[in-house]
Amino acid sequence: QNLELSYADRAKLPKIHPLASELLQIMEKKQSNLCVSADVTSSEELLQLADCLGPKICMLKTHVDILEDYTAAFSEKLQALAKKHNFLIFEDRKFADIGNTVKHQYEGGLYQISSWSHIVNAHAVPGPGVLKGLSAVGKPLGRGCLLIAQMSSQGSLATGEYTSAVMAEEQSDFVIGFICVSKLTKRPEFIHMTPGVQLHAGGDVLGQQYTTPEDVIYSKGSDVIIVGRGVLEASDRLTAAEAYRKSGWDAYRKRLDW
Ligand code: 5FU
Repeated sequence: QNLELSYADRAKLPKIHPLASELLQIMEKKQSNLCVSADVTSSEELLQLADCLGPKICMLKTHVDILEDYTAAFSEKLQALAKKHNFLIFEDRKFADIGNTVKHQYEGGLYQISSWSHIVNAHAVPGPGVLKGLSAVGKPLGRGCLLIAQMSSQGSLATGEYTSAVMAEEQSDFVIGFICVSKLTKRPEFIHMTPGVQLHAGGDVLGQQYTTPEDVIYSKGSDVIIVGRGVLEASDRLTAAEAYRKSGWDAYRKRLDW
């Protein structure tokens, strides 16, 4: 008997965070567990990417600090595209300081991340204070946070699966899941998201390591694949995004034994 819950079943769990529930519903509706990592340096290109790939993705991941021409108008347009195509925005800021500092970094500065990004992430290294600082800003806005439990890069020192799971459970009113290589808690309310994904295993010259959607979703039990260059460097980005969407979704169906 398969005890694996579907994304739709998990969205209805009594203790689930509303944002995690929304994400799982989007995934089910769009049949997509694909998060595209929009690692481009022009805001115009990022917006075009979001509009073109929007129908294929459940989430768009940004690194707002690599944009050469960020403006507040850009973040307004990105939010409008997220509404139009029904995806969530995830700013991959990787907060890693004391609570008081990350509060400012999340809410203020040039980017005012909390005003436009549904989801952010944080390293567990500073301890629970980093989450307390972030949630002071994000919780009233209905935002959510992913804890970085593992990284995809070679020789990563982020190996705090256990600590992350404990921290997440203690602050499950703000933490909705993990950045990880493989599923690390059985609690179905938490969402596991995995970067370092391409259609063929391999790596880059700076230590990134790639595994396949099938391996991530079916073998390792993660929920969402995060794909950057696998899509961005393809000659046809839309066709590539569809290939990743299908591959990730097929692996999920196989996991459910459908
Ligand atoms: F937390 C992590 C991690 O462990 N590995 C990552 O690769 C985040 N990433 C991000 O996912 C990284 O910063 C890129 O934005 C993206 C992967 O891009 P790629 O082009 O698919 O390698």
